[in-house]
Amino acid sequence: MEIPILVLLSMLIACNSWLTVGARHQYQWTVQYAKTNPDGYFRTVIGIDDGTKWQFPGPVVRVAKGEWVTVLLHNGLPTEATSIHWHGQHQRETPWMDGVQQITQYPILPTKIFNYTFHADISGTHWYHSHTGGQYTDGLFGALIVDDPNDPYRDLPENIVFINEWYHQTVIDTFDIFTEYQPTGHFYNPLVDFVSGLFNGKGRYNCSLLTSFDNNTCIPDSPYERFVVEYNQTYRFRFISAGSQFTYILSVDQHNLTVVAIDGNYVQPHTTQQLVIEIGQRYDVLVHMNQPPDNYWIRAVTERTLNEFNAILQYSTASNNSEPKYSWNLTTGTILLDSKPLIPTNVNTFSLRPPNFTKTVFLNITCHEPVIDKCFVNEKQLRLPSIPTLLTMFQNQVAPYNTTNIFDLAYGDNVLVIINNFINGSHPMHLHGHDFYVLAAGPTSQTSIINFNEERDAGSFNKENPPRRDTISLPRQSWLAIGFVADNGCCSLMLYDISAFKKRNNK
Ligand SMILES: [Cu+2]
Repeated sequence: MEIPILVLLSMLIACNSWLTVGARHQYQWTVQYAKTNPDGYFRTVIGIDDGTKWQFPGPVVRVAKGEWVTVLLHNGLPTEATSIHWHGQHQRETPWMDGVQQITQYPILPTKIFNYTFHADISGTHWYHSHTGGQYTDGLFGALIVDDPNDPYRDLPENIVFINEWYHQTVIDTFDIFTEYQPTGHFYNPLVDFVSGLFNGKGRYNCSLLTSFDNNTCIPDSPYERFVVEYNQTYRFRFISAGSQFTYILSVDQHNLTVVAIDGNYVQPHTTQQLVIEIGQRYDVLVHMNQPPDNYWIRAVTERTLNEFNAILQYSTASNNSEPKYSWNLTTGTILLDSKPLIPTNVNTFSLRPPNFTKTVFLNITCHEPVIDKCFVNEKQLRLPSIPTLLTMFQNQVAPYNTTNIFDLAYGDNVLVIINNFINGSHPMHLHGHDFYVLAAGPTSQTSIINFNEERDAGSFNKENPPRRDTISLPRQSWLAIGFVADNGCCSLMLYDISAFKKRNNK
């Protein structure tokens, strides 16, 4: 049976029977604005009230693998629609619960309630976030942890660590400024300057940098997020990047990071001192507290612009008022740049050796440069349909070919996706509904574009034990080869997931 597979900035679609046992967790949330000061500066933030209090980041959803999750989501934003995507869950039985506005559902309008019910069948560190425009940049996201009964690290104490950059205006105002035509006929640079960064919704902005035109209150010396630990204990840190434009380099002063899982998939322990995390990615990292009991900086540094923001690792006997006194030379030491050196373990339930790929899909990504006001996949710009794609498919039993980039795949196809990036910048790529094998990535060049060449590059694929994940960085002016089995009955959607670009492309 040929099943239409959509590519939408690129959508790959494939339906399936299911049988489920397990508990059901029900949550009742209201999405709401609050005026608050995550980094010291007061602004309107979007968070979630779970009936006990308003929270940013949103409440943690934590369930066991195989359990059902129900979230009754009430949109309490007076003037904005919303939707929530459950990043990391494949929605095999419930594609209409994937949360992508205009693709898998209509937006949830102000005052309306949407019942998200899905099966948490993918274990590990995941997250949920608004999938309406760039709305998550204003705070609408939270952690989704699915516990695996076979998790080798389940007995370790742990911390969830969200990292994201933070702006002093709402996402609409932040990114819109840069898409307006200037009187000269040129655009401003669409990449917005770094303002500050947050760990679990806490950061510190230097209020003295504010201009005299800025009337909003800014309280100096905003408290850092602190992770209090016991000496000689090993902790698991579940790092999640909820970034909007930046890739981060993570480190903990004087401590090694041992990566044990990526996007919910176990890998053989890999020890490094710094680690690069792309927007949407998750790294489960073990940290052994073997240093003199004290306070230590946890650092996130933006990859291109080297803006740093911090949290504090505090041994329980150290002062919770003082700041770390150590420094850490980020130019030396080991760094894990991407998932390439990581090897999946047998604890995973997938086949470590990828199948032979029977179908190839090419995606060529281009933008208007240097201004980058518009971007294209296979020369098509994303146009969100007025009727959600999934609804059209179910009603007409045919893919809406008049929307953006649709590929037909048969159920069970082994699909090789070659992505050529003609842009002078890297981008996160995220596949909905599946994990993919990371087969190879091309070299990057300072001067010219290196696109995929089968004769030259096919030999470089890791066909033995490639890492598997759901979000990856597409290198600048280069290519990426990923592969997946189209075994999700219904749909998948590949996005390149930068808030700024979503905003722009949704226009
Ligand atoms: Cu996702």
